[in-house]
Amino acid sequence: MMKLYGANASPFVRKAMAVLAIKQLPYEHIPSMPFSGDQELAKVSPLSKVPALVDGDLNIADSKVICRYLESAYPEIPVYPAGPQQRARADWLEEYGGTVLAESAAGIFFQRFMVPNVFKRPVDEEAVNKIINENLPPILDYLEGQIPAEGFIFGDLTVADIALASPFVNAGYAQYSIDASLWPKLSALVERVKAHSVMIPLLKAEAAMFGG
Ligand SMILES: N[C@@H](CCC(=O)N[C@@H](CS)C(=O)NCC(=O)O)C(=O)O
Repeated sequence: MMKLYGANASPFVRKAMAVLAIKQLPYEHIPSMPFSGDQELAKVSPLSKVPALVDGDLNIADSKVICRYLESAYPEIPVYPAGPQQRARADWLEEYGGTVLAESAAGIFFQRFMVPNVFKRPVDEEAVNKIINENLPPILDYLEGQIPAEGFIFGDLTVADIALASPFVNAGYAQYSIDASLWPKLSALVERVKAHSVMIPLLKAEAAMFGG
């Protein structure tokens, strides 16, 4: 059986778990905490980042690589849109969600949850305010123009929707939510992703960690 390594509250692990769930693929979850010196994680993830996947003889890390492998190895239920242009657009939104967006939206979670609880340092609220007031608004402006008023970006739920919503799940654990009066489409998309039948059990399992 496949093994997925990672802490399920990571935006990247959540994305990989959602893809496994959409594709109805059985797997064993091996809880692995980044930043903890976990030697088992280091064996399967050279950068000690989560997620990592082992499928038979294959061992890969990085959520994008994992999701794309799952799509090509188990194509029956797709998680990317068909057609080269739609697929390229989905890849771009996934990339954007996992880089600039994750650094800022999940960065709020990093500051307010990881810094005091894992690194045992005081929260830098100045850094949080900079993310919320300076870094995030242009990112949200851009995404607002990429998202339909209804439904998911490509019709059915795809990796692109999950990659854009997932950092905001973390931000939500850190008392941040998108201002729906300024970014109504993005705010509604995040709520639709969270309410999808595949996401509900994943979010329920991780919310326990945050008193949910
Ligand atoms: N590009 C990677 C990013 C993974 C990542 O940064 N994961 C974080 C947790 S959310 C991590 O493991 N950080 C540990 C570290 O940077 O040492 C992916 O898509 O999987």
